[in-house]
Amino acid sequence: MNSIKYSKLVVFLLLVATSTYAGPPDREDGYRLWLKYDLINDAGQRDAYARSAQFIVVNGNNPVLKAAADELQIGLQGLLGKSIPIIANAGSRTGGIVLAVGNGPTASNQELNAEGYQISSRSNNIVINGKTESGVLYGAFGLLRQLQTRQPLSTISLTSNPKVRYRMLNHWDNTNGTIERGYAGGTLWKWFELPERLDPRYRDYARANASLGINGTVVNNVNASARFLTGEYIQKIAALAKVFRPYGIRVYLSIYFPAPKTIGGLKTADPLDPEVRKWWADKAKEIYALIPDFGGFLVKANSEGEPGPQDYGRNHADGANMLADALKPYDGIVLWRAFVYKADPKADRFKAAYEEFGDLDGKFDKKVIVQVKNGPIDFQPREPFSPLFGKMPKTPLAMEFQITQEYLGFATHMVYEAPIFKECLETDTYAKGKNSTVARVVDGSLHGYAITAMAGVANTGSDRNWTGHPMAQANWYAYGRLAWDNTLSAEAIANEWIKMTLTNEPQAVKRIADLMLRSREIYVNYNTPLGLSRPWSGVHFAPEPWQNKSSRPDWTAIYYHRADSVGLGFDRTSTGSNALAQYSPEVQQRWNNAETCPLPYLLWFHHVPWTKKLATGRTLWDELCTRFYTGADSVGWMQQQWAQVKNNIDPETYADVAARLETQHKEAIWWRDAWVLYLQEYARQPIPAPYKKPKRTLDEVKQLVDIYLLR
Ligand code: BDP
Repeated sequence: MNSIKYSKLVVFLLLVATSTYAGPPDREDGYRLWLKYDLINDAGQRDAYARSAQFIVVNGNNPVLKAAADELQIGLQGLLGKSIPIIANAGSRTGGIVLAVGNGPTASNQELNAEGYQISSRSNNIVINGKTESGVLYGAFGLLRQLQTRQPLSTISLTSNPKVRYRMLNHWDNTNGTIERGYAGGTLWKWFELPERLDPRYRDYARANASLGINGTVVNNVNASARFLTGEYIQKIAALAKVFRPYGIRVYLSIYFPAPKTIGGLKTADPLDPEVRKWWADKAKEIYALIPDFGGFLVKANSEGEPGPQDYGRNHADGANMLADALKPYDGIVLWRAFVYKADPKADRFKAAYEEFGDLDGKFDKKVIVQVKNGPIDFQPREPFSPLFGKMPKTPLAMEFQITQEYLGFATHMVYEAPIFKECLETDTYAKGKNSTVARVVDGSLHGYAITAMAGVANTGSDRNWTGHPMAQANWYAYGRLAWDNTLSAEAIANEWIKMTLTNEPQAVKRIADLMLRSREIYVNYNTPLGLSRPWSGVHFAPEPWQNKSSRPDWTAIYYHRADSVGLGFDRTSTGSNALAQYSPEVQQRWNNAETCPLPYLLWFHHVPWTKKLATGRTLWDELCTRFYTGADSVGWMQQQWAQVKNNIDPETYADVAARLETQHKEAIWWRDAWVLYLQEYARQPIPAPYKKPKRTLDEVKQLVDIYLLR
């Protein structure tokens, strides 16, 4: 055997030996997420696919390409029930899948950005082409998705580019293993075992993210411990980075702003102090020595008690620019959060971020991107978009969505979040006239931002199925797909996810998609209809609209709903806080008239009399009751809908979701009762027919909340 052939054989055997397909577990446990790759039942379809996938060609030893080839091999083995060889050179063979970096046809190559991919049929092979190895990796997952959703391969011609450069997950994970607002167990990162032991789960985490195009992960909580910046933790994080690297994922750290004091022994953390600046520059050097592709820093500063530059009389730009300076020699960025609000009893929290950041437009270093939550308050079930998106043309803004269901019923309520994300992305800010959507602000196409980013607060945890509620996997999936391409519809994403995860049976796909697509509105109806918001205490589960005591006024429920004997809602027009003035005139016009304001936003902007007739023909009180009651009843509909698909999905997932829906139904009735009984004390009107008055009293509901929240 000549040496070339021999080395090819070795590469081939190595590749075959390292990727294995475990097959479906005896009992479905959700671990495999949407990367299930179960055997395609239809033999004809399998054969058709197999004719186009007889081998996988990958040249060289690049780890990212190897990850792509491995994934194809694992996926095809499962889907087709055949072991597909990986070879270094196809020679004259055809009927295979070729992974190619940068050698696509010139014209189409121009259509690709750095991480985009193209899948096309060329000389009887399927070529996955990318300008970079990461592009090919995303293409490999893109091709598998075609098979998983049963699309034809013979005529395949796909070009796909990510619209946003930094597509990130933000983990709110702590050193002690807990996750702030996490409902799926503890942290995935086993800090005590790192850096020596690498849990196999880290790789599966990376695979799942790469399949969506997520390319960055902030591993720790924004309420950050300075420990993450110690040498010990940097080593642990470097070990994670090594596992993630072949999947195109870079690690980032949330930082504790006064770290130069707390772990550096300096007297100050003033961002303009030369010693402080040197401390950060040295810290960056230390990090990059171990993690050469380190992504950068995420910062929560002068927010909810976290220290920051204002403690030294400096502003957010001073703080962010100092960190940008420290990162100057490297390819890293600073994500500086705009989630700020002062404890001012007279202020409207809605206006706070704009008040602090609006004047700083254009003052940030080129390496800084300001990360803004989708809404002005805090990840509510429905919020208007943050006014900052309409007002920072010279400062790149990153979108921060929350995937974990902090305000969406934790792990017992089924809420498909793509409609929440889409609603925000598709809203027109009118920043530069019509069609200045939030999506176009964020993806940079409106203002030509140099950096573009999207962040999702992760819903993953140590639960075997990653997300607690099996259907919450769809939210991780949907976030990732939208970070890649904000033009995808919530429906298209739901269909993909269902087919990849639950079933390919057309009727069942339709039913489940319907259920998912309606789930958010149903939740809003029994929880925060007509633009109500934040009826919770600190636990953010189960409305407590009566809650009126806290260390700060804007941490009470009454601050938000403003129920009184006249009516309900927060007046944010010129007769009230005038928060609406922070939007473009066209947006103001959409929302500032109580007569024409769309009902989903009504109580966000108006204090409406109980007896006021709304566009539906009902009074405010009757409309509220109608929504609370139909919302809770609709969970019954969700249960029936789910029961219909029993025979189409695995029994474990079926039973798990069915049980959670039962809990959700019980809780939806309880939450409805909490609201209507409380509001009734102000509205002083009966529950309208045909609805029956709650079986419990307000006191009983209050007791129930106390029991649940362990008071
Ligand atoms: C709020 C959460 C809190 C987070 C904060 C944030 O309740 O746990 O620390 O957001 O985003 O929604 O910083």
